[in-house]
Amino acid sequence: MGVLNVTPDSFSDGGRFLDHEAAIEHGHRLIDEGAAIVDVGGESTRPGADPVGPDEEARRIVPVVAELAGNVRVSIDTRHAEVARAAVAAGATIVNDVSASLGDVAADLGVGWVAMHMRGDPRTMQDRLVYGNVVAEVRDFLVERAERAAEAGVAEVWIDPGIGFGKTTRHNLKLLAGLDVFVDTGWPVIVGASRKRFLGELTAASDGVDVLTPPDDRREGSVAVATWAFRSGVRIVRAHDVRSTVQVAQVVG
Ligand code: HH2
Repeated sequence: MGVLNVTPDSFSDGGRFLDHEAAIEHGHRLIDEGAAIVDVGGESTRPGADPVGPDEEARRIVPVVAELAGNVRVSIDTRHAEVARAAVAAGATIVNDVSASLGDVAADLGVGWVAMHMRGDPRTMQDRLVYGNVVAEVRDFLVERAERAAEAGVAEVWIDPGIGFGKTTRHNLKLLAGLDVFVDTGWPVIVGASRKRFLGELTAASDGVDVLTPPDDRREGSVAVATWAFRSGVRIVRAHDVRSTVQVAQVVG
């Protein structure tokens, strides 16, 4: 799943594809590099990000979805029902839902649904970082949401532990180490760790420097997680660096 952020403020590629033409061109690049799905988003969900109104979010994504949907499977990365509806009308066939709250909307629209785990919302999610057993808590939450969506009639449901969404580096590593627990639920699993902050932290430590490795320079860490994820039985890896990730899937998948 290739990432296409049509936003001014995404943590890694904010502002690069806000212009529709630039976004469409990048989408075609992701397809050429082997993405099976292009995940189009019009709102950053990085920690502390300000929410975007649904009208503005839809304005950003609809022309991009409409153009790419003729060439590849498109998912819409949104927390808003109106935006999901507009994207599906433009050709998207998966709602990638970081709030895990749009299962009924996906059922109503007859499209696939990704339920991702997050604590609170992007503005507050790094404030309350206490879990007992993070793997079990996140798994139980996702299984409950997935079962409910399937009962509501969603034919394709994926679960995603939500790396970096209301989690410390330690939580992220525990969730990655426990990916088999998610796979064992029987629900297909998605993981999105690409270029995330915890990789910047870990690679800075390995370089022996105090500043975070910048997002553009987190490819090796991202590819390492993709390798681990595929070997753990994960079906979809959400990635900015599609070419390297597809190579990983070919080599170890
Ligand atoms: N992560 C981000 C956004 N959407 N969707 C799923 N299913 N899983 C994820 O881990 C995930 C996601 C955050 O990354 P990005 O889109 O690159 O940044 P931003 O939210 O700043 O636009």
